[in-house]
Amino acid sequence: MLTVVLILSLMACGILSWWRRIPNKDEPPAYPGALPLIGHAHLLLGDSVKLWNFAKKACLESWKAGGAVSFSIGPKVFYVVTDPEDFLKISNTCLQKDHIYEFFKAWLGNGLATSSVPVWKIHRKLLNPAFSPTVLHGFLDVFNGQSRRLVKDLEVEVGKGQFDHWIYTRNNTLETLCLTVMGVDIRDDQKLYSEYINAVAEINSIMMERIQKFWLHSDFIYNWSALKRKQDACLKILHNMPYFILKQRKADYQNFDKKQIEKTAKGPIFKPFLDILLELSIEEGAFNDRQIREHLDTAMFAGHDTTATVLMYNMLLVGSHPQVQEKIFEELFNVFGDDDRDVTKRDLSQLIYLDAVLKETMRFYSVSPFVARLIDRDIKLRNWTLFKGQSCLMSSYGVHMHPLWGPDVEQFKPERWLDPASLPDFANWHSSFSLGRRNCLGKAYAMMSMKVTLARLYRHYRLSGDHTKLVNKMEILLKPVSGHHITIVKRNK
Ligand code: HEM
Ligand SMILES: *[C@@H]1O[C@H](CO)[C@@H](O)[C@H](O)[C@H]1NC(C)=O
Ligand SMILES: *[C@@H]1O[C@H](CO)[C@@H](O)[C@H](O)[C@H]1NC(C)=O
Ligand SMILES: CC(=O)N[C@H]1CO[C@H](CO)[C@@H](O)[C@@H]1O
Repeated sequence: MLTVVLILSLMACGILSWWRRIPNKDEPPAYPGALPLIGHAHLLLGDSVKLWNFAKKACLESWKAGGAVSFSIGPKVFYVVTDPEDFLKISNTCLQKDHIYEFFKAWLGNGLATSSVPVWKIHRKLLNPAFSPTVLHGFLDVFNGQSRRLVKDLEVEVGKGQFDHWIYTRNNTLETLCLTVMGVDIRDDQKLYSEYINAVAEINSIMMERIQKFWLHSDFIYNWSALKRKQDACLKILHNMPYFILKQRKADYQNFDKKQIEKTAKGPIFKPFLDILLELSIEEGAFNDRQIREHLDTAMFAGHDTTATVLMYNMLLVGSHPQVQEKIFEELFNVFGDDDRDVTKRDLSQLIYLDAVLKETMRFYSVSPFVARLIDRDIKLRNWTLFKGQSCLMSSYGVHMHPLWGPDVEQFKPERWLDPASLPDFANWHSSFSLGRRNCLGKAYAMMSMKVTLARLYRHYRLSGDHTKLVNKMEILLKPVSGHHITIVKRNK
């Protein structure tokens, strides 16, 4: 029996090495350790902590090779690009997302993050104004209200020792997103809410499992798997909520509009994303119900987990760096004094150090370490050429931790963002929101909501933690496994 297996595997290896694709000489060099036939697939196996370690090593190889390296899963080739100029060039040349994003289509359909280029071009143009500064200023009241809620929710943890603040930031950003995207307060309906949040968490892990188990990449096999049945159950809940809200909103669209304008006659008009979509669909016939649902789902998905994760890492990092925390507090004291008043538009422009701390947080822990595009034409990079038909992973981690930052690259140093001379010679060193024309639609929204949240949080509490104990894993986003817990105490007025 053993001999038969041996002979068969030898034959397989023979056929495979004969069949193996010959790389072009301009193509980025291969990551070491490829096996015949399966390529590097074996390196992807294991848990998401291992996957993150592999991802970091791939970036290291990519730096060494002058900005790009390639690896393969069976016949499929993936490039890993870490050079910021190359990242930008690919972003603007190949707008089509990679096949991997197809996995999300069952949930997000043709929302911006997953749509094909022709649909994306039209919808992105329609939706850009929905995140204009005027719309965002209309959200300030919501952001302020949410920051008050977070401070209040955290009260039970004061002086109690270590706790997992992730639960709080996730809860809070999910609520904020529901308020600004769909115009609903989920505290009003606990049952709907807990089901929904569990489904969001679950779909993330389902997608991640599918990405890692390469045999589930094929729809044909996937459709027969237990994982697919789990996905279907999840999707039912995930799709239900926005449809339910859409139906309600449509019914009282007219009434609501009038009420809202009366209520906010003084300040900028608060208009949830859903209302903008409804207007576009009623007045210009721009979207049908399904498309509205897909845009809502996409905003919820793209917005809540990312923002909550950045807030979580920020609190840990600030808690681990007392001098940074004191500098934040000083700045807040200069702007607000002893006052617990709301953050205004004018205040935001004065919170320069807090802005730098947020940027450094996103550099230090790249929440969205990779984005993936389909290479739909040959592209010449600084040192290499990428070939049509392959996939490309552009790494924000690779940009943020690039050796060209200099010897302090691995230090948490918000000050570097205050002094342009201390930044590397490229324009695009901050790539957390991706780069180019298909970058994050919610970038300004995210920065504004996070600043408002933190500006109140750090006025009320002093945090402590130890980020050096942190163990991370790579799901769709970078996430902590352990070592991220913090303690909080009240600041004396
Ligand atoms: C700190 C928070 C955030 C981070 C780090 C972040 C990061 C990103 C990244 C890296 C992409 C590109 C994804 C890819 O190409 O695969 C993206 C796209 C996107 N983000 Fe964000 N995001 C954040 C917050 C938000 C928020 C709050 C919203 C909406 C309210 C949002 C909406 C979107 C949308 C709609 C896209 C797709 C854009 C397109 O393809 O045209 N994001 N985001
Ligand atoms: C999360 O939010 C719900 C209501 O939206 C609230 O009842 C619950 O206590 C919150 N949990 C935490 C840990 O803050
Ligand atoms: C898999 O299932 C989905 C629906 O859940 C269907 O649209 C798709 O065509 C199926 N694919 C294959 C190859 O069976
Ligand atoms: C490994 C490698 O070839 N690196 C080169 C990439 O290109 C830059 C300039 O374009 C060179 O300085 C590197 O040596």
